[in-house]
Amino acid sequence: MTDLCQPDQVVWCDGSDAEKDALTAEAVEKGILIRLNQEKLPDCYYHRSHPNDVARVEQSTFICTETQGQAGPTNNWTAPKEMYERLYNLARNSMAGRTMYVVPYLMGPPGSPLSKVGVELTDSIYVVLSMRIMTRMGNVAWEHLGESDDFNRGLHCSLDLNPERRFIAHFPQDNTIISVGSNYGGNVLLGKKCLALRIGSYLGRNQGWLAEHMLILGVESPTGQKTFIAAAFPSACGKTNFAMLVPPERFHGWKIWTIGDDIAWMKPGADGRLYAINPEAGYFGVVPGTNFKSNPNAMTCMARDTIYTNVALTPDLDVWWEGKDGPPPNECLDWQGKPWTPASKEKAAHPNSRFAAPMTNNPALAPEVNDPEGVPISAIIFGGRRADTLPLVLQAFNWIHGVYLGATMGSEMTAAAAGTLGQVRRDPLAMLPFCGYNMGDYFSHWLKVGKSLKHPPRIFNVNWFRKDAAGKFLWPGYGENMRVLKWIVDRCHGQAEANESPLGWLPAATSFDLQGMNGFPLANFDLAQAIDRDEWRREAASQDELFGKLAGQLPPELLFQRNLLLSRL
Ligand code: OXD
Ligand code: MN
Repeated sequence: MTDLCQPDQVVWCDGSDAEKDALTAEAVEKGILIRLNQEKLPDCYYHRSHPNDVARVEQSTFICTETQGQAGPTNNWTAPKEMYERLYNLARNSMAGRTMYVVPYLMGPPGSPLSKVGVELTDSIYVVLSMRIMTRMGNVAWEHLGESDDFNRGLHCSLDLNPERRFIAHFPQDNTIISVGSNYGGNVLLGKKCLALRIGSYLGRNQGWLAEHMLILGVESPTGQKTFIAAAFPSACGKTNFAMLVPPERFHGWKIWTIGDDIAWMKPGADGRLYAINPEAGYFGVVPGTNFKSNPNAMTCMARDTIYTNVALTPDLDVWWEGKDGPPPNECLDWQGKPWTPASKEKAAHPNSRFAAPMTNNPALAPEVNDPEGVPISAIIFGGRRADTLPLVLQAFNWIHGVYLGATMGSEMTAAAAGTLGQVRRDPLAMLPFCGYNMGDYFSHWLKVGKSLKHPPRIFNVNWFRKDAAGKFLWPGYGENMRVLKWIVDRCHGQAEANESPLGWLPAATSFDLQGMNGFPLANFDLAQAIDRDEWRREAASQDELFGKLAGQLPPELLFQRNLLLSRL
């Protein structure tokens, strides 16, 4: 790669504090990072990405398997030979005058049979410092690897950030990733979406495990019983908030522990249960809307040791964003560095502005997060953003029915996509942008893993976003979601009742705790749980689009499930 990229020098990163201090000082000197007010935000830094480079780019993301069928109809595909040639041409001499950093990193706890090593070559200090937060970076990775050559090869070249020369390419059969032309997190922190999900899902299929876009949390009861739960929601549906939930007053003595907020690697254990690890070591969370009410633990996480990207910068070198506690500053610089006042029409922070903070800052970090065996998962939750149709919570009849619920998950597109407001995009298991192989084969893999489990997790579906006729949310969400969690936990332990419905098991009124919800109209709960059979017939019909696309690879079980649903309706 040095022959190809021609860097002026090569630096092998060891992950030490001295290395971090030196790279940070260099980044500040070069204007890549701005040192924030160290009294208010110790060890925090500020970064602005190029205004054309602020999010993941699904249209430039490729799965380069040998055949197009292996990548499937939901992925962009180019033959590996052609893509290697295209990207090597772009990478050629691209690091002349620059430094190539060799970044070894470990995804998962040291010594875990589930953990994986990656090595990312990058010419971006921002990437090195962010990888240091998001992964276990440095010598720990070489130690885990030992004499093995089983590691992911990653190359990242910033180039000139021209979107036309921006490609995020995955070569699953070579365990290789090449990312060029971007410097935005999800495109360039190769351990996260690229290795932990796209390559990971491909490896998982061949090796008998699951790489999922799921948070992992532990629910501790007042008697000290811990129940671990994994949950998949599409991007921007509150995974980080749910993973760090603080129970309301009514649940005094209950505690939620965070294992992970974005990714779960899960494997059947010898005892027939499904075990999960969080491969990451930090949080790369969306900042706007985060405050001490919506997510106090996230606020604590990002109070120190954090890199902020694309939020607003105040004159005293503090950070601000829409939805932060307190009034907006009288003046600041927006995410592009332009003067901003509360009278400005544009937002001060980019809607996708982010914080990268180490998980060790989280006051609710579960002690099991470093357990090499992972944690046993009792329940899996699927959820999307739906203003109608989907009830607040239901339990699947069985594993196959649960996989059908996950496979047909949908989420409403936001106002960002003109003309499509409210349109439901199918996002199976929240993996549409992240599945590294054919989505139909992915569903079959889920069915196969279920069959291999003696004690499969129970599967649930939730929807925090249902609205009434006037367009108001029916359920308050945030900490009150503890009530839904409690019912789910009780179901896992055979301690809560449910009523059968055409969609699955719904909570019996006697088993769902609505006490102490000040000002919550109890009738809203019934509205949030209501089933409209016409809406459901339309819902089942609208699944044709995804099922038709996957025809040929779609497991017949899912079609049977839809027919069963229609007959129950
Ligand atoms: C996402 C993320 O886009 O986690 O899903 O960054
Ligand atoms: Mn995510």
